Amino acid sequence: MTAGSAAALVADDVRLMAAAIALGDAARGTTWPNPAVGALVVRVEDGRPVIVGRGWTQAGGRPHAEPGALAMAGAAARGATLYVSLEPCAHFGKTPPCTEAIIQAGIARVVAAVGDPDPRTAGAGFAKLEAAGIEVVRDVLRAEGERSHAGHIRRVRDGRPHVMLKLAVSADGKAGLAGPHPAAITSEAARARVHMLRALNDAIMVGIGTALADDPELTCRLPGLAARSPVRVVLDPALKLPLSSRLVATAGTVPLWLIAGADADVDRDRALTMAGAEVMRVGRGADGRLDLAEVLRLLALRGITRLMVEGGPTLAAALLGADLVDEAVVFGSNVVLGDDALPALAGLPLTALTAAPALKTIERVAVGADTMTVSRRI
Ligand code: AOF
Ligand code: ZN
Repeated sequence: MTAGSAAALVADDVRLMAAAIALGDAARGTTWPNPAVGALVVRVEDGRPVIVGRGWTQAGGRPHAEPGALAMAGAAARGATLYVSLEPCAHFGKTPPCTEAIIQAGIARVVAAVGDPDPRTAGAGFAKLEAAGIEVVRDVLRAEGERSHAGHIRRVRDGRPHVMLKLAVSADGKAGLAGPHPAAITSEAARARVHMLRALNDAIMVGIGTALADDPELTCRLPGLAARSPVRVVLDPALKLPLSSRLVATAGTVPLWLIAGADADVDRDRALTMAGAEVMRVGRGADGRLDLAEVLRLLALRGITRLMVEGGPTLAAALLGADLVDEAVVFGSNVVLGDDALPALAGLPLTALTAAPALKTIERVAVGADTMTVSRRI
């Protein structure tokens, strides 16, 4: 092989892996408790790569991505390359392992972005493929793969979901007005972006203060994406969420989980449960608030890999203070709310987020009239 064609092969590997990751990413928010994996079966014809199979993890996490891509390719999978965003599984679950299906299909080469930290696979997937004589190329677009599977990796390694904190901040660093009147801080374009972020997370969480003040629905209301609404989670220590709230009214359609203290009233529990909510109980920390680490552990146990937190200032500050924020998405607006408004982070300056040593800004773009700044744990 000449140096030129080797370089072309590497460029193709990167390009095709980017496509496989994008395929998986489109299913984000729908596959929990499993990761959203993308897979492509590619043949080289007349010196050019041709995609003959595409697959992604299906809703609820099964079937996995690989069987779909292999089925679409059919006999064309023999001798082809499989691009997959995560190491193929090696364990017998409800279905035989993907490694088995890959070997049976006659795939000659597997290119993967990241290894699967799930102890049932963790290296065993690659080993099985290699033992069957398949060439394995690892770590192609590894950073992108780790980002794509951040929820799965965090849940398997640390027993908690990946936490994305979303904040809308006025020009004077405020998050809203006191009392039951949501202030319009950001533009329509930013609101649409927030709804897209909701669709790409497994669950969305707010504190009871925000639920009472804003009476939000916390669904994804983008045209055609209503089915992509995440599980709604409210931290409601004393079960104060009214039965007449929008959250409860929609509990029959989109799951509503209320996290209460062990001491919350049983009659409220029963009434909210009968209205369609699911009540879970956790202990309180030394400060009398719900123990956030325990809340996150509970959500991970229930299968949540990606959690978006939408407010309010008390919850945002508590998560930051406990170093539980993995990613922050801040929509900065040029609206001025004035001195009476609530600070964006209760008891903390905004720089606790914008200059947090654990977080690094990776993106700053205009969204409508606002600026969206994304930072991630380094
Ligand atoms: C793959 N391809 O598309 C996905 C994988 O409960 P099970 O049997 O479905 O297995 C879940 C595990 O499979 C999950 O923890 C993760 O390690 C892996 N996910 N693997 O080969 C896929 N979604
Ligand atoms: Zn699998």
